[in-house]
Amino acid sequence: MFKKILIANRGEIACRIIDSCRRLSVRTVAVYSEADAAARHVRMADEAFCVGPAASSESYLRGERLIEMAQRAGAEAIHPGYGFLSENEAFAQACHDAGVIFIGPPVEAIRAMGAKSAAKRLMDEAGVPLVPGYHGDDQDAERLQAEADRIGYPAIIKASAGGGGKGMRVVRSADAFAEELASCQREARASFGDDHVLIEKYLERPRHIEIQIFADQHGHTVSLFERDCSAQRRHQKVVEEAPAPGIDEAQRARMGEAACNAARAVDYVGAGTVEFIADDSGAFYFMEMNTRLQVEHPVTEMITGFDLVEWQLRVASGEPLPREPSALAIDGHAIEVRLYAEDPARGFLPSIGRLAHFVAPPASAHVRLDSGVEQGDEITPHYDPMIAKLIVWDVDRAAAVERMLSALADLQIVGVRHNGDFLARLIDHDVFRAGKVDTGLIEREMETLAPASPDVPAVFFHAAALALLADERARVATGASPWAAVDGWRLNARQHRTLVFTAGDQEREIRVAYADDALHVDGERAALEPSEGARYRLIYGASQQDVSLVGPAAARHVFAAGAHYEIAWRDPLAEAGAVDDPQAELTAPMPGTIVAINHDAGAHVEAGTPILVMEAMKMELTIKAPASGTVVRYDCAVGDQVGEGAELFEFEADAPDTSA
Ligand code: MV4
Repeated sequence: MFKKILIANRGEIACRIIDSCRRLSVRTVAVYSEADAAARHVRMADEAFCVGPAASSESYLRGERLIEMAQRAGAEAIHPGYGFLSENEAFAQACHDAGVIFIGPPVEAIRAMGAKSAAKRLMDEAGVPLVPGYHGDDQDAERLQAEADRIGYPAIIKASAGGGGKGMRVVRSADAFAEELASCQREARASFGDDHVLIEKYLERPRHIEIQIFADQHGHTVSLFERDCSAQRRHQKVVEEAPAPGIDEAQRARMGEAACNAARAVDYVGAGTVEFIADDSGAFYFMEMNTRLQVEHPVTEMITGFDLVEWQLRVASGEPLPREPSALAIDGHAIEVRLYAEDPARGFLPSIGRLAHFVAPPASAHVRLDSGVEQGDEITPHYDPMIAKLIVWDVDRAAAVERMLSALADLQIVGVRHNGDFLARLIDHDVFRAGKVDTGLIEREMETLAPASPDVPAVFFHAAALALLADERARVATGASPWAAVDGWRLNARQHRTLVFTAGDQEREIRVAYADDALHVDGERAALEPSEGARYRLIYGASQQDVSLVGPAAARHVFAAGAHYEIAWRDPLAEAGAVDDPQAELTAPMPGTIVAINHDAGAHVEAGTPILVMEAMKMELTIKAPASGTVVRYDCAVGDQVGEGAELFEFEADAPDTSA
């Protein structure tokens, strides 16, 4: 086993690798960008080195620099994690040339699987089932059209250098082919610098089922069973599970054998994933092989009991696979969800900021949280905005679904928008519960997965009211309060106040009073007893329940019974002093770059008119006029980098029309 390795990655996967290393007494060297100097993976590692500025291209992708650091630190091997350099054959080669072990497959295997057309020809020869298609080198447009006509429609054109959904075009009829081909080739050239394509029969809404394989340097290759990753949105996996629902032992054996044959055909070593698409008839077809550890590997770990990073380290250091094939079996069912800092209500736009409050269910035999961040850490715009992977295990799928729902209900996050509630609605969806998951599910059911906006239960307002009174009393106790007078009412029996709270567009008045030496809220005796951290016991009449409270009265986050609302107190004093400001300052919702300014200063525009466009987290954001009015002045220019909350322009809304 290695004594020391360098981890050429960041975030949750770097942390997860360090966990295994620690257990195996392998020392760890982390690398970090300037934006990650205080990141969790850096704090966890034995040693850490800065590799460059925030941009991945100047830090985590600088292969030569990473290799130099491994040598300088005396690390024998480099674990690339996933993404970044994990499937970069030049990097794997450079590691070998420098005498550092690349914890991954041989360079030739990465190369063979990287070129999709050649990989499919190879798989065909190895007897791995393929969708009917054309994977040849002749790229003449007429030849390609003839092949598509032969295969039949609908057909799909895929960039050979692509993968994971990039550079694909579905063609529904022969007369649409030429145009789609040209468009696909343009995209492939722009994205990969290579416009080679392949053509396949298009399967509508297949399932995505992948096999985890493992091979050692002594000629053994095994299947660690399948994962179903069909629940995805725009080629981003959302939920993964193992085993795949509805797959019987016979099909599992067929797919496992096909995956092992795929791996053997390229002399594979290490952890790999063979991706298939499958239809309801039990037919399955090779799509591609990912020559690295996958994001979703924990569900396989949960059903096998193995640590796949440990297996990777053992195999890379020359040991045989830790288990005989006969010792491999599936135990129970595991589900993983990817918790993202994104806003499902705004088209899943990334939401970045500080994780002001982050409480997860405690780890157990049933619940695992893989995360690269802790409470207080930042989700930055520089990298993937995943907060964590939440993984649960139980004896069967139905029990695992309940485990996941209860784990999601226990999750508390304040500071960024996230997809936790969306994930809960997906897992709770009848179609998901029934195991009828295909790659079109989320898109098709988007409407039923949208948040319902039910009335906010009274408990949230009661908790907010009690918290407000507690704040006021605390301020009185420290003598720091302009509210010093308010506690006076406590002494006068039967005094009461009416507090106004809002939750989104819902408003509610809560009457609080002292009577019989106790607080009464909405007519019932009520109290809030502090527990641990942000947790309290809310006692209300003859009932009790746990609540968590985060933030100040003007924006209090209340968590109770698996739900979460932001409850704002309408402070009558603050509101009395406020005047309506017609000059709204329009600010950047997240850090980014200004890419377009659509109007000159002084222009008059209608409500909703796009004023400027910024690029943030690889997405375009359009800032629109909040009302009809005038753009008074710009505080930014095209090309500017702006921080979150930066004022972009000043806008003066038209005076209300009083002529009518
Ligand atoms: C397909 C397909 C239907 N027919 N190929 C997308 C990602 C890439 N790995 C393969 N992909 C697909 N290839 C044929 N011949 C449908 C998809 C596909 C898909 C596959 C797996 C997971 C999600 C997907 C979402 C849309 C399309």
